Amino acid sequence: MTSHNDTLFTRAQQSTPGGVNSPVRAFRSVGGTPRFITRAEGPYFWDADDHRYIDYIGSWGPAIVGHAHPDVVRAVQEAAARGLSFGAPTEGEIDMAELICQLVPSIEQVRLVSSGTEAAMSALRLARGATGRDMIVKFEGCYHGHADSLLVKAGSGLLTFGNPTSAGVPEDFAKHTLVLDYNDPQQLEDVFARMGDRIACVIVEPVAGNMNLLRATPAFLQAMRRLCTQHGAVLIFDEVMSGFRVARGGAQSLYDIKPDLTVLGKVIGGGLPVAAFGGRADLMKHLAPLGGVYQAGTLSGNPVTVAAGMATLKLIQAPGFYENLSAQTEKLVQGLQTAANDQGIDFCADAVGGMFGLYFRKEQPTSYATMMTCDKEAFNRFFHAMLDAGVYLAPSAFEAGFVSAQHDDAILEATFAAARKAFSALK
Ligand code: KE4
Repeated sequence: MTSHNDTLFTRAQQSTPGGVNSPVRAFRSVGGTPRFITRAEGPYFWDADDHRYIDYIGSWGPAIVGHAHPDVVRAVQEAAARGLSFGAPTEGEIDMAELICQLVPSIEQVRLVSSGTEAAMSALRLARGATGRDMIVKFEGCYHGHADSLLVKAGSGLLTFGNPTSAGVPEDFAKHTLVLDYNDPQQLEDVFARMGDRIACVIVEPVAGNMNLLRATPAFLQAMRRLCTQHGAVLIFDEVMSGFRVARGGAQSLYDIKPDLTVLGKVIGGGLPVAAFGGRADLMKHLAPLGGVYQAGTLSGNPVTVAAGMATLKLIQAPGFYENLSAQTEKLVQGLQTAANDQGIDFCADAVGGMFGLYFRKEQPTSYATMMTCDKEAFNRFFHAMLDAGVYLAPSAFEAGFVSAQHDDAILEATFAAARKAFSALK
């Protein structure tokens, strides 16, 4: 019998490329039909066939307090009743800016935008405008949204400029982007020694989540901080995913490293489209209308999205919020590891705060190259076995997973029961 998901997917593909508004949702990496979600609550969501799933995506991070939290829904309803958007400043934007600066001490001033892509793109332009330099450094496996300068893969050699990873990105854009290996401090030393005075910025996910979860080594980030300071380059931490996810103060609080600019998103909007970039006031003053770096947005600081964000940021400040979230996520990965090892499956997992990675290999990956040796086919079979059992994981072997404050022990036990069956089917 044709499921409603199949019918909707067929229909969606007529009017939208791939049937989705963001590629990863199309299940191309894992195969099969994407689930069209009709509603969500707490740790669950339901698809068009009214199947319930334990959700470990949480909208790719934003749903950290659980779906449809009554405080967040009420804040959105009350804000919406006062008007959806004014194109003029509101007090709520000041409240949000002040709260972000309070929670992330490296941020002295912040600008609200509507997506992580927009925030990262704007931070790059600000770094280039403030330094008068063109070159940027990023790392293989890190994703910072789809701005042209960031859709670039490593060039043929360490010091050769990048090549576009996407059609439509001119060589002239990509040639200003150097792509290095994540967790390789020596490469950073070499590049800065050769051309440090030409580097506008280094942008990094301090806890990577777009090649699956991969922790930066302290030595890697410390070298980055030292070299950027030494050569006058701007250090940008892209914490769109890790911000308010791995710790209340983000990854920068875990590593005790102060970036010059930080990019935020996801959690700060609680599921509505708001992102942000901010940092040193002497850099931010280069932005229009004060300085020559132009950046703008019709819906930037939108009052309804700010209301969702503020309600979420209030909830995550509750005493013990991150201790509980981290404990539950650690329990999740330990339980999955045990379920796999009991079946003799090559599998390991890692957790940082409320974010986790699942790896079908014997040892924890430590680099992009080792991450790429994970058994993708095994993951895909595991993904579908879990999906059929009502557990929704990220539809790719190279994405991270997310736990909410609503993923209690009963939810974890149900996940382990599904995993034991899924792992046994892999033998
Ligand atoms: P958005 O433009 O999707 O709001 O943010 C881009 C972005 C920037 N920086 C980091 C570290 C990110 O993780 C993201 C977006 N993350 C992906 C998850 N792999 C969003 C999911 C999607 O692309 O549909």
